[in-house]
Amino acid sequence: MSTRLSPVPNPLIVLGAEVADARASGQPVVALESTIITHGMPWPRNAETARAVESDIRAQGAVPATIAAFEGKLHIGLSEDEMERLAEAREAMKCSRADLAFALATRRTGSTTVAATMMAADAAGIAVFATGGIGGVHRGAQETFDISADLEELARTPVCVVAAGAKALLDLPKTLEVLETRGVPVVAFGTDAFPAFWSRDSGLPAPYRLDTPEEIAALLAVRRSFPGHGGVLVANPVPQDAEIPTAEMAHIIDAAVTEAAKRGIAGKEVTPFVLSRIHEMTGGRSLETNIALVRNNARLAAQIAVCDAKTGMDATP
Ligand code: PSU
Ligand code: MN
Repeated sequence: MSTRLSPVPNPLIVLGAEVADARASGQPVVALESTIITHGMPWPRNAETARAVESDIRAQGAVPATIAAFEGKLHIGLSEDEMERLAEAREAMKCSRADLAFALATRRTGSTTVAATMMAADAAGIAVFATGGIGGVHRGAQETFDISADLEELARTPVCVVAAGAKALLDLPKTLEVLETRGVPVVAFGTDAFPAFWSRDSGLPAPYRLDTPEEIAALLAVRRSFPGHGGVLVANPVPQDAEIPTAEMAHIIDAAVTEAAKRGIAGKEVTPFVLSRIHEMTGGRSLETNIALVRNNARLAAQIAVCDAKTGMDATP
């Protein structure tokens, strides 16, 4: 592990017991975001999914570290009680990079987006992170300038994010352009297509393709050997039996995005609003797809973390 820098201890960070043990002994850890729990899925499916995702990671031989803010501390690895509390919280703040310090300073309960989870994971020395889909360039961004801080974070923070592509409610070609401009490698797993969250194929080619967790761990090792590099986006398509094809999703997404604009929904509220409208409009089917893809990403992230921990060990002189 000689090539990795130990994170500076931060008194605001509380590691869960299992995560602390894993970090101390070099065991693989997978970070998990929590906005998907507070703003991405309705209760009680959010709580069930959060628990299922954690057990999927354990089944692959890695330790899950769900991240959230409680009473002025950034928790990395939640107890069952903390997880339940977060899943039931009605006033949780959705924290991206811009919000995290505010949530901690004011002791609010806060969930972390992809951007804030990457920040936290990096501060705790965790290199691999699983989510559903990253945020990106919103449709109409040329007017609104609404571009998720997730893209900026991928450009600056050296964490591997495993996602089912970017959420299909976004402008996917522009999202890929920004990722390229900001120097983020985008690697589709086992496919040539860039996936579109609920659908396996966005119709856009993925910049790169790799087919095994070992190959992804090798890419991470190379990235790490250059100082100042940022993250890597691994785009893992939703399993076939759970997918809703793009042709079926297109008009539903259009209707939900148009409704959000008509109601004047903007900023941080856009993604949660559109996701929940889509869940309603598909009669819950898109929620099942969302759960399947998050669990699929968790399994792959754990396999990558296991390979990455081995690579780190091999690198020790
Ligand atoms: N993936 C999901 N559901 C979600 C999100 C991702 O399956 O709710 C969240 C992530 O936390 C992501 C955030 O970082 O939506 C993006 O929000 P915004 O577009 O406001 O940056
Ligand atoms: Mn936004």
